[in-house]
Amino acid sequence: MRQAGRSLPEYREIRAGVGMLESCFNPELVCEITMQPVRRHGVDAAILFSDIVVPLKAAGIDLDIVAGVGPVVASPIRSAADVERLPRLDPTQVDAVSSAVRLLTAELGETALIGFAGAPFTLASYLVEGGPSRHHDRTKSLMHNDPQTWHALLGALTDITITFLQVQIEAGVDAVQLFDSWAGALSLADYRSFVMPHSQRVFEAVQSAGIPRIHFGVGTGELLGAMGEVGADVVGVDWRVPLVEAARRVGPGKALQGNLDPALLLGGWPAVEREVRRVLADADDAIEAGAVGHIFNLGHGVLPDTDPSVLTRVVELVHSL
Ligand code: 1CP
Repeated sequence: MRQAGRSLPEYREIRAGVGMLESCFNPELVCEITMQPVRRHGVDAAILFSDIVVPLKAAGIDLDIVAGVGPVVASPIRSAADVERLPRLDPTQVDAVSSAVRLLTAELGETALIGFAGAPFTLASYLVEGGPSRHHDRTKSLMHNDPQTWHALLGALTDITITFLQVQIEAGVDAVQLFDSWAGALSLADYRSFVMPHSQRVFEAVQSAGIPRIHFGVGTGELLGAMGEVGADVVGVDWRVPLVEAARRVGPGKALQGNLDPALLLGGWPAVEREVRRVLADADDAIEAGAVGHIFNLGHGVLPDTDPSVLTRVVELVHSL
C-alpha cells in the first residue's frame, strides 16, 4: 500500500545498500522510515514500515522483495506436501518488529501507530503464484480443484497472521489493518466459501485487544457486504464505489476508510482539491446512511511518481475542512 505517503527517494537513500526485506528487520531503520511521513506530512497515524511477506520470511520461507517486481518466492506452494512443510511463526522470530513498535510508540507520542498483516488469501496468492500475479490463476485453480489443500494452506497462513498481529499488539500498536489487497479478484461466492472463514478467524483472535481493526482491499465493490461481516470495525473502500454506496453495502455500525484515487495525485492540484472535497462530502452522506465514521485515505498506495508535496497539501486540506 505504501499508503502513508513516503517519498521513495527519501527512504531509498536511507536504506542505501540495505535490501527492502532486510530493512524490515532493523528496528532503528523501521522506526526512522515509519516516522518520515509523519514528520513530513503531519498525518494523524503512522503505518509500520514492514511488508505483508515479513512474517513468512521470518518463519523461514525462502522469499525476497525484488525491486520493481515485489515479493518473489523461491519454491511456490502448490501441493498438499508443500503445505505440510510450511513452517509456523514463533513470536521470537519477529522480535525485531516488536522492538521497532516499542521504539515507535515512544517516539510517536499522541500519533497513532497502525500495525498490519497480510490476509490469508493475499498471502496465499504470493505463495502459490510465486510472486505478483495479474489473474491469480494458479491460486484459483488450487482452491477449486483441491479445496482440502487450499483450506489447509489458508489455515496455516491464518495461524502465522494471528501470531504476527498479536506480537504487534503486545508491543503496543494502536490499531491493526489486515490487507486482503487482491480479494477483489474473487467472485462473492468464492470469497465466502474459500476466504471469509479464515479472515474471520484472524479478526476474532485479535478482538480481545480492544483496538480498532481495519480490513483493506482493492476492487472489492462486490465483496463489501461480506467484508463487513468478517469482523473488522473499519472497511477500506477503493475509488470505484462512492462512500455512501459503500456504507449501504457494508451495513451500519462500521467505519469506512479511503476512497481517493491515488492516480489523481499525479495530475494538477485543482482536480485533487475537487476530489478531496468530494470524498469528504460523500463521507458525510455515508455517515447519514449508517457508517460510524470515515478515515480519510487513498483507495490504494501512493504511486511511485507522486510528488510528495502534493501529499502534504492533501493532508493540510483535509485538516482544514
Ligand atoms: O508506507 C509504507 O512503507 C507502508 C509499509 C508497507 C505496507 C503497508 C509496505 C512497504 N508494504 C505494505 C503492504 C503490502 N505489501 C501489501 C498490502 C497493501 C497493498 O495492497 O499495497 C502488499 C500487497 C504488499 C506486497 C508488495 N510489497 C508489493 C506489491 C506487489 C504486487 O503484487 O503488485 C510490493 C511492490 C512490495 C514491496 C514494498 N513493500 C513496501 C514498500 C515500500 C515496497 C517497495 C519497495 C521498493 O520498491 O524498494
